[in-house]
Amino acid sequence: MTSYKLVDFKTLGDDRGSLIAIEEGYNTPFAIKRVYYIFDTKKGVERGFHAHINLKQMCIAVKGSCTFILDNSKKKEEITLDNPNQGLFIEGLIWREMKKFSPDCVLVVLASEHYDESDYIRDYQKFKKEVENGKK
Ligand code: T46
Repeated sequence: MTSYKLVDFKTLGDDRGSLIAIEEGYNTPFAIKRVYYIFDTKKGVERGFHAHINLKQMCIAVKGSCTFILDNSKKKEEITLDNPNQGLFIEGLIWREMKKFSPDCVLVVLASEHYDESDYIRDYQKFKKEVENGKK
């Protein structure tokens, strides 16, 4: 399946501040095998420029903001993450680019698989072909 969507997380707060819990099966639809985070991104930097074959991910800007460009080969959409109570769930063949990182941005990503370079498609034309092949 190929899709992406924004997921709202419930904020559990009291007079000490806020807390959000991410739990497999409740607000994240996959078993989490890996967590990585992107931070200290330099001004003007753009990242991503790839699609994944099988990986499922939940991306959360726990601090600051950044913008994803998501491309399913038919249409492109920009989604800005700027709130720790929202996650961007991405699965399947979606080409992604990330830009406009605020200097304080900490982007946490929960992933369904261990790191595997062979799951990446880093060539846009190859991505388009894979999408076409998937339809046949
Ligand atoms: C994605 C977007 C949202 C590892 O060794 N282990 C890891 O778990 C990851 C994620 C990366 N790396 C290495 C591979 C590269 O040498 O770290 C270096 C930077 O990775 P990359 O250029 O792929 O980073 P981004 O920001 O372009 O993409 C990352 C994820 O790789 C990708 O899966 O969907 O964030």
